[in-house]
Amino acid sequence: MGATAASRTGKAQEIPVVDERTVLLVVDVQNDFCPGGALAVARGDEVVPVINGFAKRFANVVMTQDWHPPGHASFASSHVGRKPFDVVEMSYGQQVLWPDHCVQGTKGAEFHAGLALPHVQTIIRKGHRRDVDSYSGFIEADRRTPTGLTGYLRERGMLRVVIAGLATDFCVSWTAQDAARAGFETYVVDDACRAIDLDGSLARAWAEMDELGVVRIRAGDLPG
Ligand code: VGL
Ligand code: ZN
Repeated sequence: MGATAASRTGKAQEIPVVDERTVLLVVDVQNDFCPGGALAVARGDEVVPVINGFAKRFANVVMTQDWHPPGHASFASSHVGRKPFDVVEMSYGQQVLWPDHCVQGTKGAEFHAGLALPHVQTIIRKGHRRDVDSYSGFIEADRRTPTGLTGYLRERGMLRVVIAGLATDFCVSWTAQDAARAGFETYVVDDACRAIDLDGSLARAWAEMDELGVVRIRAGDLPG
């Protein structure tokens, strides 16, 4: 079966074709981003049944996992006199400081127990270098260091990436923007994501995604 002109150029259509060259990318559905977690996203756990509902339709599923060492540079606790949600200047630009979260090997870093995705093929861990954050599943915050996900998806012949998870305005948005820049047709399933929304970050995220041709869909738009 031939790729359509649109998919060869990475230009997304209104709704994705879900075939063997389409991957569902589930971003950071981890305990610390759910109610009760260290960096809880309001109603973050509500994405779980929504994602479970459509994930079975995808032959290819990949997850990202925020995976920080203790003392990570994105933690406010690593900066004297700083508190969570302050913004500081790092060598690679501005960085929001967060409560300690998704520390390697902790319960908070584990995936939400309700995710029912036995067919996940690969888990990409990110943010594991102490001095560099990584919202994106593709390229770290220095905007230079690849996680390997682009190569993995390209080598497997993927054309389309459908993204869901947490948080819409940080890891989902950065991941979606990098997917689009890498030339994948990129879709974000709005009702399978929840946002942090810091100082207008959600509206900004959608504007930036839109600018790059990322298509915003709803779970109900996915072909049955
Ligand atoms: C995230 C803030 C810090 C996310 C990860 O998954 O959106 N946000 N680390
Ligand atoms: Zn993080």
